[in-house]
Amino acid sequence: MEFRHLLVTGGAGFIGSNFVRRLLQARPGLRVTNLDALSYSGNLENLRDVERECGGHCYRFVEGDIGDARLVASLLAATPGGAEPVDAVVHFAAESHVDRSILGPEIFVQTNIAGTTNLLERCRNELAERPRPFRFLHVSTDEVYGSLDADDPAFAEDTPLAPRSPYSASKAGSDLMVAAYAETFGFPAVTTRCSNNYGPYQYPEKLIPLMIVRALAGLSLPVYGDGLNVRDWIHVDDHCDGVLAVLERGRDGCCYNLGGETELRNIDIVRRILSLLDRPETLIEYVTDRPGHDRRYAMNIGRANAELGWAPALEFGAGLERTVAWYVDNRAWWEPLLDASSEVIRRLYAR
Ligand code: NAD
Ligand code: TDX
Repeated sequence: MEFRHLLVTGGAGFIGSNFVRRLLQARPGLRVTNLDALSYSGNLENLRDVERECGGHCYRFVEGDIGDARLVASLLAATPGGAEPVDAVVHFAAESHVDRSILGPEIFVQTNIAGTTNLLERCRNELAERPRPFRFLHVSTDEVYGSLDADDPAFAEDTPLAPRSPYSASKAGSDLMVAAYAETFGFPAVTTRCSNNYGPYQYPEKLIPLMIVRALAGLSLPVYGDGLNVRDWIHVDDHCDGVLAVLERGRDGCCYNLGGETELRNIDIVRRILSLLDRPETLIEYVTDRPGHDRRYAMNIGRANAELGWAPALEFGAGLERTVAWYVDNRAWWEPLLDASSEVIRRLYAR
């Protein structure tokens, strides 16, 4: 399928902003409307270059909430400057941090479940009034499958959902609403589930950017529990390419796992970051464990590979080096965020 006007939600966040930039390069002529509420992790600086180069013709930003029924309905119906109406939604907007969901679960239900349901319902109404070729892509996560032990096989798309944190439970709830719309209403939706992303513009509360900026600032690096929890890491560019492949060539009603096929222990990542920055391992501080800490994630990406020819391209070592260099070169981006981004650690993990 070819699209002409995408409504991207959460495009001022980490993955959404990387997606918008990459998409406008890969598909010149396409128009993007970016709907983002600018929560703590949304940042207009993430798309300054896009705004400069494309603002006014192929890109526009709208500040607003995905739960705002009137606003979403108006964006779906609108034809700004005579443009085509929206023919695809790529839905990134979410509360996305597990630790914050432990401190306060309710906003996760509101944004991730109620917000997603509002988007689905507004799209369904719009298509009933003005039928047209359309697709809704819901961006989800490997965490909905729960936690693996060391010898368990990787998650596949038919692995039962077994979320264990308020964050992953709210994402699973949104996945189920998307699946229900596809089944019940024949709504043209696809879902992607991806593993842990890293790369430029990631708010420094997640493991990799937090460790980089704290090491650069000479602060301690808090490693939860024994540091042996395992995550599968993928560079954000590879995730974005997977999302575009599913958007254009995925099967309606279907779900696709995306992942980096790179399982690493947290402590090994922290050590690699310290080594790249030439900082001492004495900065590492083992702190109390995350409540309900998932032990291991791993993704079977066979379906996306066989059906879409998609596979992650960037090797982790090269991607990490590039990412560390980006944070070294972009102090002005993260320095204003450092204090607020460490607040969660102070509240949950202080010794
Ligand atoms: P992020 O926190 O960096 O960005 C989220 C964006 O959503 C922000 O710009 C924020 O302002 C916006 N937002 C929040 N609430 C909103 C609302 N009510 N209305 C409109 N906008 C709102 O998160 P991210 O890491 O870029 O994640 C994006 C998506 O990808 C999420 O759905 C997340 O669950 C999923 N995901 C993330 C990862 C990862 O490793 N980061 C992995 C797999 C899937
Ligand atoms: O300071 C830290 N110390 C630490 O040991 C932080 C922030 C994390 N960790 C550990 C916890 C996890 O085992 O590192 C691992 C990764 O933590 P996060 O970066 O918080 O990611 P995770 O909990 O795995 O969830 C992420 O993966 C998939 C994202 O936050 C989600 O948005 C995405 O869905």
